Amino acid sequence: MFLRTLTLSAALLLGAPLAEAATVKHKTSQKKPRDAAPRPLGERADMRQFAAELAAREGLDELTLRRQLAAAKILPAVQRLIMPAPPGAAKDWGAYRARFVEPLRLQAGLAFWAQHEAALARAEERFGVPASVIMGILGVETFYGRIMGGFSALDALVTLSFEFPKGRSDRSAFFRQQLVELLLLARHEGLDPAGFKASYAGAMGYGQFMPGSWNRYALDFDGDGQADLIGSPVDAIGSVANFLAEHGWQRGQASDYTLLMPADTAARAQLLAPDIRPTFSAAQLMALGAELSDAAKLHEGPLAVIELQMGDKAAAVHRLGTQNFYALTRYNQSSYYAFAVLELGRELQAMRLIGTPQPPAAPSSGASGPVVDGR
Ligand SMILES: [Ca+2]
Repeated sequence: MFLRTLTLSAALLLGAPLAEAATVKHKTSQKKPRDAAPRPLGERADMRQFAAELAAREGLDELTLRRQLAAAKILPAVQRLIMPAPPGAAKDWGAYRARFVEPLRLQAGLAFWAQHEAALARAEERFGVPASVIMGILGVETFYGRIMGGFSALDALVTLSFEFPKGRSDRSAFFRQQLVELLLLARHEGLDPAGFKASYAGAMGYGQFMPGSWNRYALDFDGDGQADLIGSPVDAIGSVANFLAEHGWQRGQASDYTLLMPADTAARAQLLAPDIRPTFSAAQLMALGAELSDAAKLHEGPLAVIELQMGDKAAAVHRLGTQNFYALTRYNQSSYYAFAVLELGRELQAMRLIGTPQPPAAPSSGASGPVVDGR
């Protein structure tokens, strides 16, 4: 999520699953590279300098820092996993969606929703973010806490800070910032930085927050006095909603609409050029030949035209994204990711409605607005 400055986020958290989905049929002919064993970083000049600067700036104990960093391990698996997906695989929204909107994840989601119904409703009420959207994020990120990453956050971030692999654009500066954030988080919580579990990129807990996002957006939503995104699903629920609200989520606004693209090639290119950034008014879209649903025509505020490719066999599909859609892409800068979140959440909500003999308790105003896209 939340790699604010990064196109990297899509590569980290979307690219991998996409690549997996797209290349699955070739898997048998490809050998998985075998990783070398982890090895301690040890004392090094660049690390000593990092520790000295950090200690001076943040008031951390320099010797402790040096000891913690020197004991951290360089993980070859992390270096392999951070690499971009092999080129050539066409993006396939159908395959991507099917990875997340599938029976086992839906079953886990229904159980999680039932168990945490009160916290989800409370988060929706307080932040204006629909429960279905929070559920979509937690489902896509970690299968409701089942897959939170098996790496040490410290080892992963030390690896990507000090031995970022060659062969892709160097993001070590970003990961050093996140390493600093992890060390500050550990101090704040009074915990050993080596004790945090994470993905290969250092994302942690039910919502896969990077350490910087944890420090900025994590909430104690269960009231035990600590914001614990790894141990407390309720804290994660509140923190995901807080993250989206802080990134511009607007209560009651739809997240997306359908549209028919114009036939004209130049007009299509113009509409797609801003990608995920909401840019066009409904009137501008229609002037360029797009056909909008009635709800989209009435939308106030800018809209993004999103293309979701369907592999190399079917035509791409197109949607309109609002500012709320854009807020979702602050979690992960990918339209595929954002639509998987929305569709998983919608499917869960529909299943809950079907499975409930009586109507659910009256939602607060606009509570169901963003979930139903107004098609
Ligand atoms: Ca808590």
